[in-house]
Amino acid sequence: MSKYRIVMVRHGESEWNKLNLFCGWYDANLSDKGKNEAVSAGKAIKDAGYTFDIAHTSVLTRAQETLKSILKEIGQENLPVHKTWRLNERHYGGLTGMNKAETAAKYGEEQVQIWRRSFDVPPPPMESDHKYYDTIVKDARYADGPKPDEFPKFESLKLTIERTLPYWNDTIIPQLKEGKKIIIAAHGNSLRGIVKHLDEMSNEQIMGLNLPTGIPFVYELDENFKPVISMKFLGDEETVKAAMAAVAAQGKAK
Ligand code: DG2
Repeated sequence: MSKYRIVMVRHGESEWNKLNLFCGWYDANLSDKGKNEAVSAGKAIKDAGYTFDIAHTSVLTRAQETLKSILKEIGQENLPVHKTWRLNERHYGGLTGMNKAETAAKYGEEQVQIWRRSFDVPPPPMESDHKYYDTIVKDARYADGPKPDEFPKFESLKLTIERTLPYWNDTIIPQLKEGKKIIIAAHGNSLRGIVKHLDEMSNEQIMGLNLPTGIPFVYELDENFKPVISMKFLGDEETVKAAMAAVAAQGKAK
């Protein structure tokens, strides 16, 4: 029997999603399409009749802005919002800022697929002479963490899960237990990590999952936090399928 419900959403399309650039911890804004997707996400949640007690998001603008639009649509603009780097997108290391299709043309689609979707093969590190190194490392939003010795230079999905899951277990689960209704607005890969955990997907199974931008999905969990309903998208099935395929295709050489 379902005891808990949680709603999750990947942010709307960002300017860097639009340009097909590896983004990771770079703080890209939402594109116009992404802003519209965020409003539609809010409408879908409103139509489903969901309201919340607490929201969680990353420290990155694209996720926060998406959440803001959703909360506006559902008339909950004053909801308490917790922001944490633990829900950030995976750190794309040295690939940050590179075009995904051009990278596939240069290194091969197979290599790009490994970098994007393998469980434990990390991208190359972001060295200190990388164009975006200072922008990210010296950003004041990281003053409270991660600590200098845990500040990533790159992350595989495995490493992303290692910093996201403690937040799920130590912050989100206790709030669900208290009966709080929760929404999480985050990123393609930080959410893939949570989904992998909840659905106990194998390292191979998770490779096939591409989360679309701006379409909320719902989990209903039993008293042991095992899914009774998994990843139910608040959107029409064909649209969701096409959006997932479009994300997968971002790694193809043009
Ligand atoms: C994308 C995900 O992250 O990229 O970092 O480029 O969810 O913040 O737009 P998001 C990025 P892929 O792993 O799908 O290539």
